[in-house]
Amino acid sequence: MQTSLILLKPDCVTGRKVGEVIKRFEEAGFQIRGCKLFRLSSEILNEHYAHLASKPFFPEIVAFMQSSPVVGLAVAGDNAVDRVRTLLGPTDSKKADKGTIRGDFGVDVMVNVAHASDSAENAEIELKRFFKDEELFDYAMSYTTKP
Ligand code: IDP
Repeated sequence: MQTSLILLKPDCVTGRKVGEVIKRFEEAGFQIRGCKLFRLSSEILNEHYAHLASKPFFPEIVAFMQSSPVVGLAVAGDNAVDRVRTLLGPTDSKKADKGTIRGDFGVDVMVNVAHASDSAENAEIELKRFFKDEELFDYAMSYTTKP
């Protein structure tokens, strides 16, 4: 079992696709271990997107990511990091296949619905970056709903 960190970006929140996107993760069998709405500070964005700091579009990304609250999700499952990235599709929504989250809901290379950790190592770093220990839950999937 592995846990991945997902951020539902402002286009997802203001486009009212939060439920649709979480539904895809649930239907793929992932367990939600953490879920919250919050605003991203400049400090945390500088850290999170440090690998893009020198890019000309960096200020645009920061403005985009701060334009509304985001939803932070921690989802667990077998091979969660890779499987979540596969469900998302590639960074550029225009190149993403239909049936992927970015292919179905994303606009372009920046406005692309969600962030997801890209390695097990980064998942650990990002979970700590966005969630306190007490905001991440371990629990049995004991009950079910009507089919
Ligand atoms: P990823 O989100 O698929 O892991 P990264 O290369 O880490 O891709 O880029 C982080 C985010 O920065 C992207 O999700 C996207 O929102 C934005 N971004 C990446 N490349 C570009 C670009 O060429 N122009 C504008 N925004 C970009």
